[in-house]
Amino acid sequence: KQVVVATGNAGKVREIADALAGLGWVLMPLGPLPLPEETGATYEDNAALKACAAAVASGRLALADDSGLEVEALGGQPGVYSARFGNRPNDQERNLFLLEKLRGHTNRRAKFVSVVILASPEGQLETYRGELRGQILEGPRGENGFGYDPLFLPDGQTRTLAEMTVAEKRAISHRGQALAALRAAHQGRMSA
Ligand code: ITT
Repeated sequence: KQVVVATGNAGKVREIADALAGLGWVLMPLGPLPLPEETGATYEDNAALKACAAAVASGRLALADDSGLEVEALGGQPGVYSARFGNRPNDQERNLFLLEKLRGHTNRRAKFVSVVILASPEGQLETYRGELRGQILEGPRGENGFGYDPLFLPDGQTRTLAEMTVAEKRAISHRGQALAALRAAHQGRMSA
């Protein structure tokens, strides 16, 4: 079965390919298809926008992830705005912005949320969600992963997400959980 991976984020592509390896799906790049503007108020809305747009444009099943980091001391921000936090242009600048916002805060608790949606061109949706709780460190550690990974120490771990391999991150992460649920729902299905 051919499934378009509807994301422009190379880190997500890597994690999705890793989590779905061996399922027998052929994962296809989004290519020149444009992703819609993320106008939704929730991860679910934005994931559906991306997955449906890619499914309709390609005529195939399409998979999208919408995700974000919710920081307690910031009232749950940046949340669905995580990719554009502080209007900073890249991961490193956004990490610096987050550290600035949290300066002086003793409550460093945060959680990652991922919503993964599989959409058909006919408009059928399957929705899967995962969460990962942890805390924001005072400075970055590690070179792997993407986004806020170097600042995020998951509960019960001694290494940040950026100090883990893709497989180690998959075993605990928000996206790993959502994709494991999708995988479980499809493993052993004959088709569709
Ligand atoms: P697509 O919409 O093209 O998939 P995006 O990066 O814009 O890519 P989102 O709108 O879902 O995706 O933004 C999610 C942001 O949340 C992402 O850019 C990171 O800054 C952050 N984020 C989500 N999951 C993360 C993870 O596993 N590790 C680190 N940061 C993550």
